Amino acid sequence: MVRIDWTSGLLQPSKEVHESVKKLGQLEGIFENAAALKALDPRTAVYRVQAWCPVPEGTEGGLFWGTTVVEPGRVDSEYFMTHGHFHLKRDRTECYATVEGEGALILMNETRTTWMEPMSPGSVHLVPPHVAHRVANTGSNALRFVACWPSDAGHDYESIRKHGFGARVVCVDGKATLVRSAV
Ligand code: PAN
Ligand code: ZN
Repeated sequence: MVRIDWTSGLLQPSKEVHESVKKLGQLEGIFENAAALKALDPRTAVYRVQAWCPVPEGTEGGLFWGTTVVEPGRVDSEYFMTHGHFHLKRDRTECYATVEGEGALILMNETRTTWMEPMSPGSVHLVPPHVAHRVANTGSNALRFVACWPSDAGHDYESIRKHGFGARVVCVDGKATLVRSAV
């Protein structure tokens, strides 16, 4: 058993809770404007993940639970966001629910059609099968959400590193806007 603080979404640390931080320096090639990224401190934390893994990774029929906190910020006009991935087992789905902050869940199917769902406190989202997912913080405070996914889903980061998403969420006149990526 673990405990969650619902006001922050954070899990109480335990040996089953894995914690990781993703910094700007580790997100090269993810944001569109490489020069703008280079001008920022690579040690800047973009997001933190806590994952409760009560069964070994790869176990069929199990579930993992996680909390992600995405910091507010932008690289040029593009909001701070998670790396994004397909599940290695492409048909594995996932639920997200927003605890705090404003954001966008960016979804892309295997034909690269990309769309977004606005995230705000209390919004619950389903990542359908065969759909890549990433989250952008479109607000000015931390964005916190919880997630639950199958323990045999796995993560395919490589295809996103290579091909990205079909669209990006950028700030246009102060508003979060989905803009088709240059091919
Ligand atoms: C989430 C994500 C988390 C971080 O728990 O793993 O938000 O995003 P990246 O994994 O893309 O860096 C999830 O979707 N798990 O499957
Ligand atoms: Zn996922």
